Amino acid sequence: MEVLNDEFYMRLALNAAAGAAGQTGVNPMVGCVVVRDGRIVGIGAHLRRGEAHAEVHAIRMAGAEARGATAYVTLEPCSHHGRTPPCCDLLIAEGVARVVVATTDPNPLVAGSGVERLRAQGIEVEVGLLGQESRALNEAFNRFIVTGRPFVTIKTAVTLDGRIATRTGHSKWITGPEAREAVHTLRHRHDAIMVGIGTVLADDPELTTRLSVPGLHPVRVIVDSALRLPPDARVLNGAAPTIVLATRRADPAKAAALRALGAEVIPCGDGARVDLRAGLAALGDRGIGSALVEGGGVLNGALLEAGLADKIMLFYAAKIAGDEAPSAFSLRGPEAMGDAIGLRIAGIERYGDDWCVTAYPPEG
Ligand code: AOF
Ligand code: ZN
Repeated sequence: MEVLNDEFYMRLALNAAAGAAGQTGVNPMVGCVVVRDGRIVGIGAHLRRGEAHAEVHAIRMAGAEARGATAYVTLEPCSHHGRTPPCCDLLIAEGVARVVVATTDPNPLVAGSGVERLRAQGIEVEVGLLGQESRALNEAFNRFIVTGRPFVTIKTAVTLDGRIATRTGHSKWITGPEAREAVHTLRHRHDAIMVGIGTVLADDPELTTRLSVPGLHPVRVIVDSALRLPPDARVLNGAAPTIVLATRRADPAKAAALRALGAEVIPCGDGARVDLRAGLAALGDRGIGSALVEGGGVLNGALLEAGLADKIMLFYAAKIAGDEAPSAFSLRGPEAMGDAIGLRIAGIERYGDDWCVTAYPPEG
């Protein structure tokens, strides 16, 4: 049984926030619970960028009962005028007596000034309750708000010997239905889904979200240096927006043809291969805060080597494909094992007969 205390209410606020995963874009997930004399009088979550912040929903629900109440907020209330007015001013105006904050806002426009402003008005503010949970929930936002690049998660299904297809390139399916359903949930929770042109040419994937309930489709991003994307590829079917990252060397006629089919073509660098750092920055400029990379080995390897992979999720199937089969990370690799890219394993979860290992590379 959960004991009724500050942590109970903060956990409720965190759960409200987490429900909106995949909906807030480059904004954080935030939840707020307002409690007055032992009774929950307001609860809210930030659901969409440009719309009301969590505090606004919860305070509106509380109405006159916000006066003298305690507000539990999973992120420091904002102090700046963004797309919406500052939440601090609302909490002050409505007479909230105490604010419990899980963690400060890494947005340089806020960064502690919200807490300061509340305290300056005589409001009792406590910071840090379930802070780690709140920061973990917003790992993408926390990184995006300082780098301007989407948080990149490399996800791939692999055999136990680390292969993403057979030696002939056959890959349907490596993992079972439970793991594949989890992947569609991951798609729903990301702003973009990114693949290399090799994956499109080999598999002609649609790259949409398909679940037992309606889900959100991420923007489809194809890394295609020389614009080899065929006009009849399923990623151009209009089910979701499509962005093609190419180089300046790519044939302008091909770019025009793809644009005519509704895709946005972004030239990234003058080299033979797409400048991934520039490409990710361009995605960030377009409001993409998180990207799920679904292959193949060449793109995975390039992102990891460039220090642009923030998280790795490997869904392991109990199969062996052998040494002619393509590997999950196509890169040269070091001479000495001590120089191999070391990861920190954050969790191992079972999906049917498969196991997902979640790991973080060193910060690039
Ligand atoms: C809060 N509560 O629920 C959220 C906050 O453009 P805006 O007005 O939506 O502002 C976005 C910024 O506000 C975002 O980068 C982050 O710093 C903060 N988000 N703050 O107090 C909320 N979503
Ligand atoms: Zn706010």
